[in-house]
Amino acid sequence: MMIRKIQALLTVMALCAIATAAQKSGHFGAAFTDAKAVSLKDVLADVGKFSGKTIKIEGEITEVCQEKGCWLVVTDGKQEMRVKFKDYGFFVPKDASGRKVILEGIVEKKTISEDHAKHIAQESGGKQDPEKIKGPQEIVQMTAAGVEILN
Ligand SMILES: [Cu+2]
Repeated sequence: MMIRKIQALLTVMALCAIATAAQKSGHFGAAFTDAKAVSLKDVLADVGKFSGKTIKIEGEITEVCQEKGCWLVVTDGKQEMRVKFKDYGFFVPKDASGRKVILEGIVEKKTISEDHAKHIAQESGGKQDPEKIKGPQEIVQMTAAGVEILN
């Protein structure tokens, strides 16, 4: 009787482990459409050309919001772009840094206030120093509707 209970418990624990592992990679948010893939380099070279259009970008995650996983930073190895998620509708795992990612969404250039920029830096878990931010910051940001984190 006791052994059965332990077996059942082990099965539950194993299933939980699988569920946790699966959450680290996988799809978050809306399913991808057939939006065309553009390199981060091309996007950053001419944001205006792509703004308002839904595009896909591939890269590696360098930072994730350490509060809730409500934003990330993606890089192609040279340049970076901030990504937030549409309507705050989903979150990504806070430990997703270093993983390959495909993002689909809309890119825009915008100016954020010093306070907002400092708040983002505070959420970076020490990767950015809020004290170094002075004045409004111009950023390029994607609002992603769907995110696929690869293994
Ligand atoms: Cu956050």
